[in-house]
Amino acid sequence: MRFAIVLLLAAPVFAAAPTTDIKVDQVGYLNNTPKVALVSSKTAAADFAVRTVKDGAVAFRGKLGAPVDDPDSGDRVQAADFSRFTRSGQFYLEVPGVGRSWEFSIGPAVYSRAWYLAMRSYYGQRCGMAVDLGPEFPGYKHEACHLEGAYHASSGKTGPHSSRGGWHDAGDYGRYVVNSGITTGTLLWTWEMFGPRVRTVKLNLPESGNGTPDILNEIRWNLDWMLEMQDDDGGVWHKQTSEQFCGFVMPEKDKLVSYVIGTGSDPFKSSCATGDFAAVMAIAGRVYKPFDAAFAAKCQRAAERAWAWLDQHPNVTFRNPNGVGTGGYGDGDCSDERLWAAAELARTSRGDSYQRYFLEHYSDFRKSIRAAQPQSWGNVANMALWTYALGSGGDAAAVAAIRQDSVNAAEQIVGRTKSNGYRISMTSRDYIWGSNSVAANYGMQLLVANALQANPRYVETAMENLHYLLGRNTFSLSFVTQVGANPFRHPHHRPSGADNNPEPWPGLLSGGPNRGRQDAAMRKLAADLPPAKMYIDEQAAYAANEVAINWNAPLVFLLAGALPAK
Ligand code: G3I
Ligand code: 9MR
Ligand code: ZN
Repeated sequence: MRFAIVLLLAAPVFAAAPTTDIKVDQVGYLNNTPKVALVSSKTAAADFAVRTVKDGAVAFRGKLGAPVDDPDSGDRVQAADFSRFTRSGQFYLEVPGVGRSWEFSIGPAVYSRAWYLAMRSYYGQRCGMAVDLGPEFPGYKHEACHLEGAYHASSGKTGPHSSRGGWHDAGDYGRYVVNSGITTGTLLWTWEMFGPRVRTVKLNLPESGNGTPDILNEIRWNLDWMLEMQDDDGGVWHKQTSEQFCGFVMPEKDKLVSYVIGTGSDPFKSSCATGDFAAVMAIAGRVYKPFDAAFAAKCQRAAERAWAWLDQHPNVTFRNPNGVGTGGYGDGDCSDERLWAAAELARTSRGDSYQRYFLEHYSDFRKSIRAAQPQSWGNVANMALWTYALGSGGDAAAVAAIRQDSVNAAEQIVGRTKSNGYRISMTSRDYIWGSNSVAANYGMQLLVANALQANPRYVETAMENLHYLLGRNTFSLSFVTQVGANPFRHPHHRPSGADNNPEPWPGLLSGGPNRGRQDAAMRKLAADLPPAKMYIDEQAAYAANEVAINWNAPLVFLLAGALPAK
């Protein structure tokens, strides 16, 4: 009896729990941009209201759009469009008969915290030094790790090798040059494209306050490791990892030797790694000049030596040698990596040979800028073409062609996104391993197109993909740890699994739905689920719920595009 009275008294005080049927960007929306939430419910619904968190007052009323079938999720969705509502504050959506949404904000700087966490997550991934996210995140720390490095037999050398620096790739503790390549390139591009917005953001790093912007301090930690992966002849080894994955332990508890691993036969280094390396070092050669000219020059020289090696060894591909079972990042064609190297070198130094190489080869890659399959670790041709155009490369006809290709692709993506039930740029085929990075990379593609030919629709469409990642999806789940009111919680991430903290490490993007179902946890899901539903928030599900540096990077880029312009 007494229990019932307490319940009755309590009922009006605590608002009903949010429903996954109403999908919002749990971070929020900018004031003067399209603002759409989605409703997918068995109950037919007609109206919605935007209410203020503070007192539940109705701030805006609207009608739901006509139901749209979304084959990728199997959901029938109705749009709640409150774009006309522009007031800053904290709100939630209420749909009579369906329920209420998670809370979200409207304001000019709603994405600042998410950007900070997503970018700072790289500090958490640092290898070779003690890391501590406290006092902001007390208990999120690890000791210096993987200090014992050695040349693996497959590298062509023997003996110890320095093992300092770099970022742990993902949920594992390996360090892979190919994946570092697109990651570091994308982060450096974030600086180049959105520098004024992020220059003064303090990431609370050990280096903070040294006069260099923190985003560049963080990126340098990985560049220093990459530099160590270059051999005397200019070639770059593919990866530095243990022979097999370790268990779910903190990094300092992983005592497996961190080997420099090569191809197993002469020339031992791989062309894809060397091409990516050359591209990234060329970017560093221009970006760090104002902050540390000596370091910039060192990067530039390293890029040139890598480039020269590629000339001798254009397509040495990598496969795990016998006895090695860590990530492969194997790619059968390194010509896109080489083109990227040429383009970045040309942008930095304007050397004739890079320019010539690019102009002789770029047309073979023009089809890469298209509305399907954006850039990824295995395909960096877009980066090559864009950097040439963004850097106002010497050949006007090439720049014009690249701009036109980018605009054509962006127009198609914008059109497709409009008719997609979840208003995202994804196609059914895009739900692969790391599909959330496909969404983020479409966003990046649209922001680059906007930089080449300004068009607010490109930016708006980029943001639609961001909304998906931050909760406006079939699960009503924010795919970024500790961001939004209903984030995923069980990443395949060794530190998150091995520490004693209740929540995972912050700012990490989940791989996302993957129709490939390449792990046992995923295979428990029904085989006929629609692709966007092929996801499970379980630690064991590495093919759907791992995190990775190359997935976070386009998220960082996209979020930077949503920060207040300066
Ligand atoms: O691109 C094809 C697509 O055309 C095809 O339709 C589809 C069908 O399954 O497959 C797609 O290829 C997939 C590819 O990822 C897409 O990038 C492969 O099946 C899939 O096996 C491959 O997965 C890679 C995975 O390693 C396994 O090798 C992921 O890209 C890659 O991100 C991931 O990287 C791992 C590292 O090896 C180790 N560290 C963790 C990291 C993240 O999981
Ligand atoms: O933890 C590993 C993850 O980082 C990789 O992406 C994944 C695919 O290569 O493999 C994971 O390791 C698993 C291994 O492949 C099979 N045994 C279980 C491991 C996860 O605990
Ligand atoms: Zn480490």
